[in-house]
Amino acid sequence: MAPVTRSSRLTLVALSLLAARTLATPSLPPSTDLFDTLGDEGLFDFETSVDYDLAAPEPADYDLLPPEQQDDIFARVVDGSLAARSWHGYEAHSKRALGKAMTGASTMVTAGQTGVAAMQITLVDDDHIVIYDKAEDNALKSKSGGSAWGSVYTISTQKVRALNLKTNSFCAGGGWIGNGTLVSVGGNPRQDSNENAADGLAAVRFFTPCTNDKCDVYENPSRIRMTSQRWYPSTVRLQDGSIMILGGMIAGGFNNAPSTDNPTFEWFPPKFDGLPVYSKFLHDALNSNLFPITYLLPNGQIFVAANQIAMVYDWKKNIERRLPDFPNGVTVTYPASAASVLLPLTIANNWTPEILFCGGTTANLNLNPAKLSSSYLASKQCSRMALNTAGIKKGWITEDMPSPRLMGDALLLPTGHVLIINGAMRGIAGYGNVKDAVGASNAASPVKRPVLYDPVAAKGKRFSYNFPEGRVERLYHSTATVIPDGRVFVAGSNPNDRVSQKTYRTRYGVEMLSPPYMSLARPSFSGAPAKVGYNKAFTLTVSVPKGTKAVQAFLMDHGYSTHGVHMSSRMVELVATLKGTKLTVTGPKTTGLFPPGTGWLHINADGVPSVSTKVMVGDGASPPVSQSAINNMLKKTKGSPK
Ligand SMILES: *[C@@H]1O[C@H](CO)[C@@H](O)[C@H](O)[C@H]1NC(C)=O
Ligand SMILES: [Cu+2]
Repeated sequence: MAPVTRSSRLTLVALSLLAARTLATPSLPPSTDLFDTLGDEGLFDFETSVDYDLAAPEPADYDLLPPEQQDDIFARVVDGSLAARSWHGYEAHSKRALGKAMTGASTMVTAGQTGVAAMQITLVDDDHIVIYDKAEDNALKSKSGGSAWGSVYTISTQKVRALNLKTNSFCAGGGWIGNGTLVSVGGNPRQDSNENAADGLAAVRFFTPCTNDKCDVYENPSRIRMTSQRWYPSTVRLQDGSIMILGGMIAGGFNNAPSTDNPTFEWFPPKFDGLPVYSKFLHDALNSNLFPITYLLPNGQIFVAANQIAMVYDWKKNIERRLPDFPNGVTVTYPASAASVLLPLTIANNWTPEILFCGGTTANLNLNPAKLSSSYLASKQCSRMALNTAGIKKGWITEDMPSPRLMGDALLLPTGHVLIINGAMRGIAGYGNVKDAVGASNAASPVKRPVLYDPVAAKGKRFSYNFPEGRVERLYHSTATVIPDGRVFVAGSNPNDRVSQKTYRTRYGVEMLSPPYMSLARPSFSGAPAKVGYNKAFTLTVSVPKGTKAVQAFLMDHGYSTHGVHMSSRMVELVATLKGTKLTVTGPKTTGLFPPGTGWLHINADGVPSVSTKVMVGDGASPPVSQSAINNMLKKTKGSPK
């Protein structure tokens, strides 16, 4: 028999843990699936098991333990040597009144590789996700033979193909415009020798979906670009199908500073005189004003949050109206990276916009980051505000998540719940800055268990934990999106300058989370129109589970996911009436409720969602183009000067 080496002993520990988990949690996939994960991802990085003379801790305390201690406690609960408390096991929290859709088990399984690190992702159609990374040493090759930094992942086959970008999309933003084309904006100058990535700071990149798996990224940097350099910009789609582009910095760095700030807005396609518009708000939000969090409001204005402040911006009149600051000194944008969402706009809430932020940090991010620590506990605080007169008067209402988190991704599930997934309990976003980085990561203590927020439950009863833990950490530069069948695609994590195998390594593995509704009897529909007109009725033929009492229809935008921000994501309920099997649905009343462009239509039967169908909301026309604005922009601005 071969001697038991350290690595084989570790494998044995890992395997026995796997076996224990598989027994205890029938919802997990067969172990062959996990073996693949082990080889590729080094699922269990821990070194030895430590003896704890503890009873199983309360959930909040458990969440604060380092991952290896969590694993160890979990294993001991499973093998019976530690008394379980009710929170152990994946179904313990389904007893709360979450409704049918969230009752039962959920699973998390591996689902192939992303080819490039999944720093930015967005759902394209039924079967594809576009992924952008920074130019780095990915194994996936582009046409030129160098490392690719973009890919398209096919959901049904779990395979990727490379995209061929010209410019470096390192920490770019992006959004879909009204004619169904994806626009990626900004990036970084760095040119890695093996990829020949051109300066992407002022880049505009197009991706138009196709059905033959041949479409690629189109760039023409001398004619199609932004006015100025933007690393870490955000976008939001507006009522005319254009996107507004917000903020960013003109050079790389840990955080923004007055000397690197680009506190301006611009539009794609260019608007007005084509020149950027100064924002006092973004200036006031220094230093941590990167990847501002923004949502289109039903009145056509936009909500913007950065650092610890928020506003409503009337972009047509260039008027900034400040909202109450975030309470208790919590910073919400990078490198604090709270999770945020525009809550579903529903008939029940009369389509009143309500904004939610969860997590972030109270660390002083204006300090030299070498003074900050990866052990500093993130914030547990959620802040919620309705953006009507009464809501703004009340201000941000706070409540705590079950555990601290930064770099969480808040996703609207088709049920209307908010899933907060990914992130860490300690430290800050980014890499290579804090005095005690873990490997290169500025953050430590990954939170692998997603938490669910029920926006319509009473305060104090909104959170539940009815989900398995992810298999690997999802830290800085990780992403997540809901896909058409209702599952959640989770990928990325790369708190490193370049591809790295050290803790916390560059992660290429995809995991798919199936919430409980995936295994229930679900409604379905046919007859979705290719185009959904504003205030125009259309009829679906629906099939709903026996005994269904309420059928609802929704439009969703799953947004552009990067750095915990989900640009333009939203969910809007449509007016719908059921007669027999015919559901008459009326398109959104206004472009402020859902701006023109790609949307995802689904129905819910007593809260259980159907699969969704891609539709074009509006007429699919290209957003307005002002040639004089473009000419003036090209003449008077420099984009990325060499
Ligand atoms: C959408 O509009 C943009 C900007 O005008 C244009 O470059 C792109 O080709 C259009 N896409 C489609 C599918 O028409
Ligand atoms: Cu980044």
